[in-house]
Amino acid sequence: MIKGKCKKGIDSIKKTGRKVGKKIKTEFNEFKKDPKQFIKKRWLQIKKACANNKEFVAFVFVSVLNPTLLRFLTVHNYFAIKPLLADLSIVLLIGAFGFLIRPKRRNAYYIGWNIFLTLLCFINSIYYTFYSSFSSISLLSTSRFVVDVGDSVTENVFQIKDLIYWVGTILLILYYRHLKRKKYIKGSANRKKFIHSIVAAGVCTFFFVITLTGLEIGRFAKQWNREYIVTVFGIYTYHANDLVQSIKPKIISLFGYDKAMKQFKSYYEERNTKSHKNKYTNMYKGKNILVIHAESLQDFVIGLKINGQEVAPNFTKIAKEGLYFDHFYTQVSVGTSSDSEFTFNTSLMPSYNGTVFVSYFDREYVSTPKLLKEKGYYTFSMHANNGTFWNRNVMHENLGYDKFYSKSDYDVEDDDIIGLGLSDESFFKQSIAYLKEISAKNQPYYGTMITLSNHTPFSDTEKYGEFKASLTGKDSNQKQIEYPYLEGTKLGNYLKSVHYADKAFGEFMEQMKKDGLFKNTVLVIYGDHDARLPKNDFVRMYNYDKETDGLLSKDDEKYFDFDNYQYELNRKTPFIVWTQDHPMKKTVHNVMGMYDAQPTLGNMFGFTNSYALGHDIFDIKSNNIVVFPNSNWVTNKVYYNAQKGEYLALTKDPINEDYIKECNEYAGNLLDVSNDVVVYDLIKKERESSESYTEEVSNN
Ligand code: GP9
Ligand code: MN
Repeated sequence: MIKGKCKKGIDSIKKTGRKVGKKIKTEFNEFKKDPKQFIKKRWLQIKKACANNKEFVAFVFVSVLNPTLLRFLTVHNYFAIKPLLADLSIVLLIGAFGFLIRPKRRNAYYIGWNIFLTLLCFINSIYYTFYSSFSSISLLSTSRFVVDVGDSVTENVFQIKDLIYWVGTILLILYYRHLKRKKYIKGSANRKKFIHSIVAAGVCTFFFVITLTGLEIGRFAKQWNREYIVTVFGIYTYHANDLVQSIKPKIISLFGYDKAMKQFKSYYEERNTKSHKNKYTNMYKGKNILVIHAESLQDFVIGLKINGQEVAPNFTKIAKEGLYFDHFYTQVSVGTSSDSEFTFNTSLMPSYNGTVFVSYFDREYVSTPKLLKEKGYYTFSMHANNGTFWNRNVMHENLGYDKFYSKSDYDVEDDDIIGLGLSDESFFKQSIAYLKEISAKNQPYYGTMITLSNHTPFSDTEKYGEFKASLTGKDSNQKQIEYPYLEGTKLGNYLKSVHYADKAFGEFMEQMKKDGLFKNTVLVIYGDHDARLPKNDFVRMYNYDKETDGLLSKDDEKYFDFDNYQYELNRKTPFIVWTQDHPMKKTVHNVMGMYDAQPTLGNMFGFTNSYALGHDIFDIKSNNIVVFPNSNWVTNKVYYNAQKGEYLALTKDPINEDYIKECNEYAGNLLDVSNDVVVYDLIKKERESSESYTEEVSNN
């Protein structure tokens, strides 16, 4: 019986689908034949349809007006057509189903939906006032979904402008009552109208989708830049995507738990996580740690001079004075900055699906701030951007930071803006005041400062100060001549941006020294990921021919074949450990990954994470392997490309196929286990099961 009903249902859906398809085809053909006539005819039809379906039109109007108002009052994108089309598509789709309901009940259906959609706008309006961002279902478990109760005591939760969204709903209800009184509502369910509305929704969706850019689609998939998504996709699509993204990790974690736990246990049993004592063990135990997360700082700028001028003199100086790792690779996935923060602090890899900071913020991680807190450290982070970016205000708490100084803790003046937000110069200056306070009250401390100015697209060139990416020389008549070189390229702009970030960092160093803030403090610097610069700009940089303002010939002995492998190898970023009082003046050339940072620092500062996937570089030395989220890996000997199954030998030593096989197996296991730790919350589960085991034993 049920089977029969199901079949009937499926057949009916198929039939409707075929009808919709046929309708779209005929419409399209008609349009092709005579577009002018088509538009004229349709316009008349739409007018007639509106007059005949007043309740539907009223619902669509109010439900599209509210999100438009929300965008007006929050992100101020007044004349954006894209979010309007997106909202309209969704509302037409919802409205279409109303035609499958008897007219008597149809109004209740529309009012129900309208209340729900208005509620979404209303909540987001309040949320935006407090957090300058939009709410997310995935944050339901945290207090940040709705405004903290504490806030409501001191400030008004509702503002008059938040109530404006309900005006439409009230008018809609009154209008429906009026229509009822006028006996306008009659007839029965209407499949034809349903199909027409679905087609209208489809047309809006089509026009919306064709206007989307790759960047917009990419950001939509990541879902972390909530403000941006709402400005392009509208609040309804944003929330639909938010729902999918929030449920996805929960669904994935429902399956395969037992297998994951088994693999996790055997992996850590076999793995020898103990670092042997070495020269660096406990070297800096008990000292303050100040970490600089340097946005998009690549390693090739260290020591680089353009036309005799150093690109990054201050970072280069620190690298020379300190302990400098010049083959350090970040291991980021779609979570870029946040992935770096995660891996640096936990020695785990980014997840296969979604971003740890956004989708798996509620799992348990063994992190550097937490481990140091156990040793009496005070922990904090500083970043002058919105606290909601990358869900930092939630995830920094989870990672164990006692305090997160975000945008609201800084004065962000308009003329202090570079790129994404507050300039590094101003950020550092304002942070020093906080650092003085912290250092006076809390010793030892662990702090992370996340810079911002050196962020793609590096287009604020007029704000970066004087740095020329061109070359000067003399022509045959000894006349000064300028060669364009990298001027006008993205790489050229990047170098200007780095030069600015370096200057800001240099000023910060000077002030820190003046204020005596480096006493008993170790400075740690890492570049958070590469700057995603075009390969051809590097080809130009390394093969520039002044004579032709083009490239050297490939036969030229000076020609450097900057191929895809070189590009990948060049993505490394600097990692530096520096103290004012004990210059180490040492460069470590062994390959190292972001996941080796925690074990290496752990050895120096006296803490251990038994779930770390990386190694203390002073223990593993030249045997290290850096695994990337896309399964590529690099050792001192080989760069392996997993997509192509090919590799580049980095030394003259012959490469044994067994070596490749072993490294591939190692990489595969490591990535699986890391992903399982994140998705299935295995550290928490493991701890819970060993706690209950201990309890059982002691009870017996
Ligand atoms: C955002 C900043 C940049 O606040 O950290 O993030 P990214 O785009 O590099 O991931
Ligand atoms: Mn970044």
